[in-house]
Amino acid sequence: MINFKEDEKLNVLNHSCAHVLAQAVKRLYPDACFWVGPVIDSGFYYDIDLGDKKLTEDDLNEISKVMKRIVKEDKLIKREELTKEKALELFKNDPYKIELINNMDEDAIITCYRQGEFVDLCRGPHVSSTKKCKYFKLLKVSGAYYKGDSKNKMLQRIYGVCFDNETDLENHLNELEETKQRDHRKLGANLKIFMTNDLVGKGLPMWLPNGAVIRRELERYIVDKELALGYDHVYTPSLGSVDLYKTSGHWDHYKDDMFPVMKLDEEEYVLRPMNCPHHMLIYKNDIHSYKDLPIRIGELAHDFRYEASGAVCGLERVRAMCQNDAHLFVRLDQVGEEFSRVVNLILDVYKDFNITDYKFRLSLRGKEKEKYYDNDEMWDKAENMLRDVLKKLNIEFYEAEDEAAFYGPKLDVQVKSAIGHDVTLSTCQLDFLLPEKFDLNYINEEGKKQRPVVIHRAILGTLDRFTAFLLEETKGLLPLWLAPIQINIIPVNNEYHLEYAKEIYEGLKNKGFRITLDDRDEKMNYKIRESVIKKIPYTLILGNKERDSKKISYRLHGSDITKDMYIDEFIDKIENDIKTKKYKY
Ligand code: TSB
Ligand code: ZN
Repeated sequence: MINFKEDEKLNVLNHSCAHVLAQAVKRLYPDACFWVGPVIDSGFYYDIDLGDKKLTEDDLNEISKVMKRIVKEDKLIKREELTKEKALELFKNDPYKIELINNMDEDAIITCYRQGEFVDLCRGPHVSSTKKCKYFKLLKVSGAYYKGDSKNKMLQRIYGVCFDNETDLENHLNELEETKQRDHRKLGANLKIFMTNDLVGKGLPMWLPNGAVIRRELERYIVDKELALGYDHVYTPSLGSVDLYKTSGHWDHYKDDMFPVMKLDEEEYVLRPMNCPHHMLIYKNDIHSYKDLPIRIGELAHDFRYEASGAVCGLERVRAMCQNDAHLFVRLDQVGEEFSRVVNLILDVYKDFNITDYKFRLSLRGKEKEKYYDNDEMWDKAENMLRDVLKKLNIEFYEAEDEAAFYGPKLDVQVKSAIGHDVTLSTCQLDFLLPEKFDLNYINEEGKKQRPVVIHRAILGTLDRFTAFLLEETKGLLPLWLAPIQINIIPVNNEYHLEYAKEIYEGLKNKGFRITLDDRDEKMNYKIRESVIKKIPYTLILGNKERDSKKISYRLHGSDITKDMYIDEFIDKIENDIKTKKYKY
């Protein structure tokens, strides 16, 4: 994706286009006042005070038309220098500009740019004429609080992009459209994977039957994998007493990210934001010998976090989530080995899902120390140990401050969402604090009590975020083992072929495949098209030829080629695709 802010030429052009936009708005709405109109990574915007007027799509079209006229008028864009006094006089009717000017030094030389009847306060530079802003597109309008503060007035923010040629503009708009189609919220709604409803609440998506199939497969996959690697899985309640979170330190350092307290008789409870405290107590329920470690306690665990309403996003950022969590209790001499096991598990899982575009981030404590548990020595030890482990593992990583957990540093796996969010998928974290807080021990070789170290880790992160990511990566065309419907059967003509289609359907269904039979009285081509829209991997088309030869014909999603096979051959083929988690059809 192009970055308009960083590209010097596009930066100037987009800034100039913002002025053309403002000029057009002023022609249509003479009372309009203008706040700022900066270039941003994705183009430009202008914040405009239009009184109570809320702009619509139709208004944007009208504004675009006037902008085109201004472009045609080929107005020269001229720079002018002013003293502060002159500037205040020139913009005396615009309170926003007066505020900007008043913030400038007394002896500052103020520049403004004039194009025809329109003049705007601006540092520049700009292109030489409005003619150069020919290839633009206004993208959307939204409300934006003055200075981003919800106590202030709501302004109208118009977004746009501008290029110096038609091809670049068209390519960019196509790319934006593709991104929109890849957005998991759109795919999730179209493919009936999840839904949201304001009556349930913000950030609280509900998984529909198709989504539930995907989730169940993911759950089985990761739990089986972890059991094979020596994890013990548990079930614990989704809430706990406030005292539990006071003991763990969440109350001091994480309270703002939690739902508020529920009072029950004399007791106080919270919905849990993390599962560590419960797992610490499970560890503590037994006496452990040094020989028993590592002990790995895993859970598909439900958590609740107060995410800002503006930040929640489909399944990617939710307020109620299910973590693929585990806490690993290890001896100090086992930290390196166990940490590498987790990293290898991440790499192994990513191979199964064909995830290749990600970065490892070493997430460290930041300068705002009160957010983190206060013990410099502990932090230095943990951060250095983690850095050493990563160097030994020979994986590439970058470091980021102020991204650690309150209890310790993390290795996070960062991916980009379709709309450009940088999000954490997997995480593996080193913690010397919670074992201390919960007074955890094991008995060492000399028969003495010793503290274990805890590694917190989530491989799929949450099932919610992982599913959002998978949908975007695959554009909704999931591999066969995850596809909610794997096969769709279409009889060429119900009258002659439905009986055979039913026979094939029953056979495959009994084998455990997820399959539908489209026996509606619709045209075959219409049904095939629907099968494609639903992103079903295999569409079987059964007519005379298939019935008479006792074969099946199939089309893979996205292909016009029809192949035929005996049913047993077909079953072998797809069973193998499922077993090997084959990614490409
Ligand atoms: C790994 N205590 C640890 C745990 O033991 C923990 O909670 N770590 S976490 O805070 O980083 O969360 C684990 C994972 O949950 C993150 O890596 C991320 O993938 C996912 N996650 C975090 N917040 C959200 C959210 N609001 N919506 C969806 N997924 C989330
Ligand atoms: Zn944890």
